[in-house]
Amino acid sequence: MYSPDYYPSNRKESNKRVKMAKSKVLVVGGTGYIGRRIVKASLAQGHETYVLQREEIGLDIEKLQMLLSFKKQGAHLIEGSFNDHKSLVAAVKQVDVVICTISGVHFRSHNLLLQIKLVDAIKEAGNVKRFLPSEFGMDPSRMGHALEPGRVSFDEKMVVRKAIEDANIPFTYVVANCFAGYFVGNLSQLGSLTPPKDKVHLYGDGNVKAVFMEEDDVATYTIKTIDDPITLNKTLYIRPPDNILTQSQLIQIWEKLTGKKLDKIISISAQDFLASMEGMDLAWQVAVGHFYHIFYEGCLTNFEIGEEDEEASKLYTEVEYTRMDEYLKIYT
Ligand code: GO6
Repeated sequence: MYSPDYYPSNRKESNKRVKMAKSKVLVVGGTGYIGRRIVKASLAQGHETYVLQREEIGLDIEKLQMLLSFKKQGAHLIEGSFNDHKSLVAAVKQVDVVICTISGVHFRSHNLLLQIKLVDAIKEAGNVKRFLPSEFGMDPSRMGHALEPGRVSFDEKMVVRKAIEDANIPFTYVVANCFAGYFVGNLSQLGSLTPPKDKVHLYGDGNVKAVFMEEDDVATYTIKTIDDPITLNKTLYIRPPDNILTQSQLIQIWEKLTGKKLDKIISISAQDFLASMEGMDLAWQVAVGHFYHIFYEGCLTNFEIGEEDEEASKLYTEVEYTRMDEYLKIYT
């Protein structure tokens, strides 16, 4: 309880003296967009790394070959199925830390069921020292007011949180904010993943602050935190100061890199932006709601990180996180 490790000022000292054994990590969702990077970071930071190989993989050759490449890099594949509770219990019994990265946006409601099954298995196994549920976006505890239909993923994350806490499972919730691949390369334009050529849509005046994170950095911070007593039963916000930027600042960075001004900058009112949901498919409606909360409301930055929670770049100052001017270079 009163170990010197708890006091940030003593951390450097104590890290030298106490050599902690590295935890064994299981990644569930290891072939996904963020999961594959977490597997890589876990191996890179010297953890014995396990990846669930779901029986349901079938003929998905991309996933299978990715799993085989993890094995080549030293990961252990554990076969299991969400339809076989015992196989999940056996899988989590082999490790100290479980990280779930199954998508909540692309396979809605399915995610909730799977995560609850995983929580049940962790509860029964009783050995897991830290569980990181699939979050890695906005803070769902601050999205109680979110718009339909995008709010579903926040509501589901809160149901998972309650199940974790009711079962007394040690946890860390990672709020990773905006993945650069979805929000930066396109200067935050919905419906595209590459920089706009001439006209850019600006959310309102473009001056609302958001937080942008390169995905490998999210994975690095995530693995840094799993053995850290400071983040036990807390939320880890990944909000490094240099990556708190407005959409206008992102555009300026891009213009500086390319040496060209984007001439047609079109401001969209909140009302017009929300109206663009009408008649669109579910994925689009979800995204519009999320973008609204981020770029009009400022939900990623309109609160201070409280005493009871932690910010990743402050805790792990040795991580040299990617700045967005560096990140955007790959798009030039
Ligand atoms: C990302 C997206 C970008 C969707 C979160 C469609 C949950 C979060 C920052 O899956 O709906 O064009 O926090 O055409 O908590 C998707 C969602 C973004 C990616 C937003 C997200 C962010 C989900 C698109 C598009 C670039």
